[in-house]
Amino acid sequence: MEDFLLLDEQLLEEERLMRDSIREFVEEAIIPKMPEACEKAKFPMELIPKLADMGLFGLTLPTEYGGAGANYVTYGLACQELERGDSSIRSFVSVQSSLCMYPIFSYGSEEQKKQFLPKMAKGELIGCFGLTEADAGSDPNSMKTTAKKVDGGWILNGSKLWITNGTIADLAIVWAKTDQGIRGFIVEKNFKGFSRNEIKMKMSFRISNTGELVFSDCFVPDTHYLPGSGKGLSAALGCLTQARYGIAWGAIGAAMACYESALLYCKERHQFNRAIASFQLVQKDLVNMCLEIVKAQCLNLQLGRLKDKGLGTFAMVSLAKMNACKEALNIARLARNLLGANGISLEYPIIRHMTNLESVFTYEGTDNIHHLIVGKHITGFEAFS
Ligand code: TGC
Ligand code: FAD
Repeated sequence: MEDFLLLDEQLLEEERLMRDSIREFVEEAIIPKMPEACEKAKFPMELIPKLADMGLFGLTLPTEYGGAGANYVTYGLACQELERGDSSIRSFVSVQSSLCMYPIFSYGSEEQKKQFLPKMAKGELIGCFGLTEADAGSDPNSMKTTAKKVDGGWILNGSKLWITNGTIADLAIVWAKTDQGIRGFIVEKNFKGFSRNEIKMKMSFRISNTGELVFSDCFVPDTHYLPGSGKGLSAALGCLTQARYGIAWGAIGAAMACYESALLYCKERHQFNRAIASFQLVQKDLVNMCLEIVKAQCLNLQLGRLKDKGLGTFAMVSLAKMNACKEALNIARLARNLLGANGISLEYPIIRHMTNLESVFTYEGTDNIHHLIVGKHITGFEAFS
């Protein structure tokens, strides 16, 4: 879409080049596959090595562990472009990078980093992140999964629900309650007592794999305990901050795809002997869509620059995630309406983005939860319970 406020001027040349190469890749290799993948509800596994070749797994991590050493603005732009393709693709990259490689990098031992990160960067090992449970969603502190210390390791019991990549992952970053509080573990797919079930019949994120993780006296050796996860829930929340930042950019990528599709359609579609783009009420919708995209991009870019200076806070990230998801979902709904009946067809990208955004609005902290995080920051009063 048109760079209405000339925001490209605010980007470094290497950021623009990376953004443009990902955009080209998404247009050539991802977008054409999405309608069928959505209809068949199947993740295109053949894309994984290509995403790895683009350096998209662990983009911000140091090169010595297989990362690309990129800054947060570049990571944000990558999420935006990937989600112009489909939220499932951005989610796959977010989970691998922010929810799995990041905790291993931040809370793992040197051995764990060397063992897992380079292979994850190459896409040879796929990760998933297990925090949510059937009875613990917005309130992860109430989780029931336990980890009991035994000789040489830990015994995990419990289950995790709604886990992206759950049944295709080679390893899971799992958060469980120990006698000392919540801690993180790396659970490999072949560990005894660990099983997975795929969640079917989804009307959103159809391309993404979503699963349940079940632990029945699952033995996890000490080598797979994350030694830096001693901050408890806040260690898990620290991973969410990384992923939520990417979602703020990503959701706007989906909104851009909806806006672009609707603008083109409205210029070409004629009713009452005129292009529908020439009606005042239609222009009002298109202008509001464009406005919210530009505003969100300004917010995201400023947040990215702050994160690159080490000044970004989790409340700022909540503000951006909350704003982007709300506006992207509104834009997708407006765009859906502007296409009339065609708006519900997979021949156009809008209904796919719109149904995906229903999940993006909910996961990684619902809209209400982000209002409460920002509300606590500005008032000083906690209103979660
Ligand atoms: P609370 O007392 O507020 O906080 C506990 C400690 O954590 C600190 N903290 C954070 N630290 C880093 N990043 C954050 N985002 C943080 N939020 C809070 C906080 O300062 C405190 O530290 P300390 O040192 O004072 O102890 O904890 P609470 O139990 O009251 O809960 C707070 C709440 C509700 C905000 C939090 O639990 C929450 O964010 N709930 C939403 C749960 C959520 O987002 N789940 C996401 C699951 S993963 C997922 O959805 C993946 S989608 C996959 C994909 O992208 O495809
Ligand atoms: P609930 O917490 O039960 O919330 C239900 C409603 O109550 C919401 O509207 C919420 O805003 C509201 N509510 C709750 N508490 C409050 C409050 N204090 N004040 C006001 N309103 C409140 N989780 C993972 O751990 N890993 C994953 O990889 C993952 N992937 C996901 C992929 C998809 C496609 C989806 C849909 C979810 C995924 N999740 C994952 C789970 C996701 O993080 C949770 O669904 C989310 O945190 C909300 O939890 P919940 O569904 O239990 O809703």
